[in-house]
Amino acid sequence: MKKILVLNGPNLNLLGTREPAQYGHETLADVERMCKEAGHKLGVAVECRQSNHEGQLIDWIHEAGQEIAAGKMIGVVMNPGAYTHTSIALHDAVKGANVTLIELHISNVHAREEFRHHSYISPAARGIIVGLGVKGYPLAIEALVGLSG
Ligand code: CA2
Repeated sequence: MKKILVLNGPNLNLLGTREPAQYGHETLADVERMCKEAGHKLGVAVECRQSNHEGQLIDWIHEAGQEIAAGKMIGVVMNPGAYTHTSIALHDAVKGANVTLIELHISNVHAREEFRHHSYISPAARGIIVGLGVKGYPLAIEALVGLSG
């Protein structure tokens, strides 16, 4: 069974504990359960990881690139959190490891502060899901499976 990796970046471990108007009431555990259920329905294994550390996310993207090249993984869904707006290193990792990646944001970053309008990740992403709440995660999984077919 092929795999999809779901990566969540900094502070997303706080989901469901604060800022419900922006990010909803679901916790990260709820999101990870939704992702695994979506994968189960579509016949793919979903692995979920979260880190507050840029280098850790980069290492996981490199590993994903190797698994994709080996035909074991379809791609990655990533909510890079605030690294979206700062990290050339994450951009380089996605491009350099040749990772098929869906960039995802729970909130509509374009309706928020101007500093959230620019993404370093988007030019390296295969597609982007923005502002659909946590329901965007299963949609991103469905999209990756569709792209792989
Ligand atoms: O909308 C998104 O998914 C974001 O990627 C979330 C990031 C933010 O920096 C991006 O601009 C947009 C922030 C994630 C922090 O999540 C929290 C959740 C609950 C309480 C506090 C933070």
